[in-house]
Amino acid sequence: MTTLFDPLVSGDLSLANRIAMAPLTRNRSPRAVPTELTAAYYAQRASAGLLITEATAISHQGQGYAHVPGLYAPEQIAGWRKVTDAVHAAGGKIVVQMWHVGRISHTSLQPGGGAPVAPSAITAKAKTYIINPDGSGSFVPTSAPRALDIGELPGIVEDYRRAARAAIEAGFDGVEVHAANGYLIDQFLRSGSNHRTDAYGGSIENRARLLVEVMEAIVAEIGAGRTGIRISPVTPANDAADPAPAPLFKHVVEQLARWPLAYVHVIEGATGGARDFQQGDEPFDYAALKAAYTQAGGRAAWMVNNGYDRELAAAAVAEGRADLVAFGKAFISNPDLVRRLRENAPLNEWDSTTFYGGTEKGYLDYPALA
Ligand code: 8OZ
Repeated sequence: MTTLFDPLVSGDLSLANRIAMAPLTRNRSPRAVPTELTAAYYAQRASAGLLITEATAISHQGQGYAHVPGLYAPEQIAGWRKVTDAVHAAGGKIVVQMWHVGRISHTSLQPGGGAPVAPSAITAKAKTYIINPDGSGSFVPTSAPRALDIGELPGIVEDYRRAARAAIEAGFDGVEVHAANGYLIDQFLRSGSNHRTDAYGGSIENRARLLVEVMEAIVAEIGAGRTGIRISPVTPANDAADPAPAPLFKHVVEQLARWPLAYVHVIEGATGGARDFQQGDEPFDYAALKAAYTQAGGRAAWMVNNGYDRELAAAAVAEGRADLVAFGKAFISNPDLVRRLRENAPLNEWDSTTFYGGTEKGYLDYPALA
């Protein structure tokens, strides 16, 4: 029987166990540059089979919150190099989550103070976090986006390609494409945010076109075995909406089956919320999604996430419903989560007031077992 503590070879990744640290936004990178604190934080958690970084902007246009990191400027790449060196020195593996927020942004965070970009000029019912001119922070409604011209899309694909190259330069073991939670790629996928009438809107095939082009470009640049992807078929996060997620995500995973990827990462239910959250008329069938992927020839490791505890995670791996399980908040408060799960030791509680922003408190000071 497979356990969470068995090693796994997944694409080009050789992982010590089946436990991943989920991507977690922490807003501790002023000017979008990861710091020594970032390096210490990830190194503390290096016993995870795989660390997935917090979402990291592939371009200035892809930035949507204050103090989130980027992967497009030399000083950002140098900052990430400190992180990957620290993680590797501690024996861990780390991939970077590649992020373009699309319409989940604010003019004050965009190049030249311009409008955020989106598949269509539809404002999300969502908030983002900005730093005011006086230095205080606040949650504000996202700005009205402008629709991307079809002629701009190759440039966005190119930004992903360049960021994937930068990820390798920064020493990452691979990348995870953020195609979840209502950000740019997900905005293209879903009919609630994509009203385009060109080759990138309308049919499911068209709405998935940007995702496929991004994956193609990254795979060509760094290899499929170092490329993973995260999807969230039913999440309502950031105003993501589609009445028919089942055929949409069936098509998505059939496309993903074209490459021998590192992994496919699926958020089950509402991100950070109810696992049985539903869009459309029927409960989403995650087993059917995995079967559709396998049926199409997909062989990459299947990573699941959202509200897993020790028991549920162990069962998912034992019963073959998943190869890897990603834990989020439990990894914030338990740097040695793998050991605690192995020993069935109690977990530290997390303090949600220190999730976003700040410095060491709630970042570096959660204790490991003696
Ligand atoms: C929480 C706060 C800000 C961003 C996501 C990148 O939901 C995020 C995020 C989460 O994927």
